[in-house]
Amino acid sequence: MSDETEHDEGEALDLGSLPDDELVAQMHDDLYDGLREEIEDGTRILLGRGWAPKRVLDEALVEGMRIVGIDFRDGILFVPEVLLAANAMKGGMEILRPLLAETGAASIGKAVIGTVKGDIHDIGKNLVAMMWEGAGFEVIDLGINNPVERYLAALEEHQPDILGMSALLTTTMPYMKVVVDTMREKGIRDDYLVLVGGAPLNEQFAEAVGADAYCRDAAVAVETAKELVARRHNRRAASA
Ligand code: B1M
Repeated sequence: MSDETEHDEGEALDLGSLPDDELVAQMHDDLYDGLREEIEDGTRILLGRGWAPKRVLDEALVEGMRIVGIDFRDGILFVPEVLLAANAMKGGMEILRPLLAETGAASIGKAVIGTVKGDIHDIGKNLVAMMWEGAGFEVIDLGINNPVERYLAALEEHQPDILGMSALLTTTMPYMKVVVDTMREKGIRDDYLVLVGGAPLNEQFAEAVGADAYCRDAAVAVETAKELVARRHNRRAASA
């Protein structure tokens, strides 16, 4: 594959000719612009120069996605652009994923996420899942229309740090309480962080259903997940 790509006004940019720091900066721009092929090329070039997969992930992809996340939160980027950026990032991650598994690079945490029973909206949930992956979480995506049994089975199977639930309808959001109450009945509520999100929710609702936090958007979901998981790991380390 050629490293030559079309950039501003048709000017060809040879990614392979850039020194490492400029290539990484260019990859941040390309991620921002949702250029999947360029991200895949840049990823291969850095690996070819001997970069460890985890370094490529952190410095080129995650850092680029962090910038995207900030501009999304601040209303500078919108959903279509963020989906494109996430898709570009996925291109890079698909190259890195098997290599990271080989080198055993630790993820910063594990999350199960799904849209609740009766609800088939998944764009926001997918965005959160991608942004969590981009931030270094291992994500198990249960898809849409999840009954409580499917959430519980996934918790048991994957033992994540986080259970994430999404709902876009006022008629389906109360189902989150069914899930949390069932977790409580089974005595497993406090084994997981429960994060919830979706357009009709708010903080009061999250509190009322017994979740640990409400995430207004995908950027907040990343910040909240990182903070609560780090706190949880520190607490466990202190009590070990
Ligand atoms: Co539907 N729909 N829809 N819809 N739909 C809404 C939600 C609605 C507000 C439209 C409206 O009337 N104005 C309305 C709900 C009204 C209400 O409940 N009060 C509605 C309705 C009524 C319906 C149907 C009932 C319509 C019908 O059939 N009569 C039907 C229901 C189907 C069902 O689920 N059973 C339905 C169907 C559909 C489509 C299939 C056509 C399609 C979904 C396609 C898909 O998702 N694959 C659809 C769409 C696209 C929408 C709107 C237009 C857009 C939703 C969206 O994707 N937003 C929506 C109107 C609106 O919200 N403006 C609407 C973009 C997305 C990035 O944002 O999902 O909010 P959002 O996610 C954000 C945050 O909320 C947060 O982060 C995300 C990224 O920043 N977040 C989380 C979300 N989940 C999170 C989970 C977390 C953390 C954060 O976990 C930790």
